[in-house]
Amino acid sequence: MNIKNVTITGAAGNIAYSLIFRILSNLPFKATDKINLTLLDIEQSQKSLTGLRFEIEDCAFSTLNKIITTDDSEKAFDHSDYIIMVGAKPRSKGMERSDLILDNAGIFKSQAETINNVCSASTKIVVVGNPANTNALILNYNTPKIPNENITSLMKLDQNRAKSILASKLDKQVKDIHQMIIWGNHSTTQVPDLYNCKVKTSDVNVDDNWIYESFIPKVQKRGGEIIEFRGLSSAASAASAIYDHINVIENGSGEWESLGIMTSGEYDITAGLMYSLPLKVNEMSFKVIDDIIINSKITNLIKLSENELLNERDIVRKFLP
Ligand code: NAX
Repeated sequence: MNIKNVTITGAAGNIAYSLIFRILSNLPFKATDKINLTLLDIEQSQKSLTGLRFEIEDCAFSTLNKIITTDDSEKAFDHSDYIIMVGAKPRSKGMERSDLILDNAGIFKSQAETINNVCSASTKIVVVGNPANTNALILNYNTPKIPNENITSLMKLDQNRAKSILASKLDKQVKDIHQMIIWGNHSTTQVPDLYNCKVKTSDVNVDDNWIYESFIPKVQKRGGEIIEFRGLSSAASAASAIYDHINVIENGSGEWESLGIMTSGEYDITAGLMYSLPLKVNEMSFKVIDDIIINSKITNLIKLSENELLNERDIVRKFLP
C-alpha cells in the first residue's frame, strides 16, 4: 500500500472546501492508494476546521488513511510529501497591494523555513495563495533544500479559462483546443496567448481586434467578473484547476501546459522570477518549450507582466536571502 502525506494550508477557506473532496474522490497523485491528510489553518479557524474534518470523515473515503487538523505549521509540514499552499491573508478594505504582498511575504517566509526544516528534498509544493507567483518566489528562496522544479505556482485556472473562452467563441469543445499559453503573473497583467493554438489540428482564425479587445481582457479579469456576479471569489473552479495542476505534474500530459516556474532567462525574461511559461510535462519532470515564435504585441505584454513581477520582487526583497 502506497500512502502519501498531503498537507493543505488555508484548509478552512473556500477553495479548500471544494479541493479536499475533489482530491479524496479520485487521488491525482501517482501510484498512491491512500493519503494522510493534514489540514492547516490559523487558530481562529480551528473550530470550523473541526467541522470540516467531521464532514470529511462522514464521506467515508476509501482514499483517506488518516486526517489531522492543526494550527501548528511544524506539525502540518512534518514529513509532508505534497504541500498545497492555499492559505493567505486576503486584501482588506483600503489595503494597498504592497501591504498585502508584504503581509503574505511574512507568512510564506516563515512557512518556508519550517518546510525546509521538517520536509525532505523530494517534497512537492504548489502555491495558490495570492500573490501566488511572488509567494512562490519567497518559498523557493527560503527552502534551499528543495529543488526549484519541485515548487510551482498555479496558472492552470487562467489556462482553463482561456481555453474555455476560445472554445465558446469558436463554438468548439474545450478538449479540441490545444497549445494555449498563459505567460507571466497570475494577475491582470497575465498574457493569454492563442497565436499558437490549434483547434484539433487546424490553426485558429480569429481577428486581432477580438484578441486584444475581448479575449485577453476577459481572461485577465475573469476573477473579478466572478466576484461581481457571484459575490464571492472563484472557489470550485480554482479547486478544479489545482486538481488539474497536480494531475499534470504527477502523471504528465500530452498538452502544452502553463505553470509558474523559476525562470532561468528563457525568452529574455529575467532569471530568478516565478513566471508562467509554456511547458511540456512528463511524469515528474517538465521542460520549457523554447522554440515558440512570439507575436510582437504579445512580447510587449509579456514584458509588462515581467515588470510587475520585478516590482513585486523589489517589494519583498528583504524576504529573499
Ligand atoms: P479564503 O479567505 O476563503 O481562505 C483562506 C484561508 O487561509 C482562510 O481560512 C485563512 O484563515 C487561511 N490562512 C490565512 N493565513 C494563514 C496562515 N498563515 N496559515 C494557514 N492558513 C492561513 O480564501 P480562498 O477563496 O480559499 O482563496 C485562497 C487564496 O487563493 C487567496 O489568496 C486567493 O487570492 C488565491 N487564489 C489564487 C488563484 C490562483 O490561480 N493562483 C485562483 C483562486 C484564488 O483567487
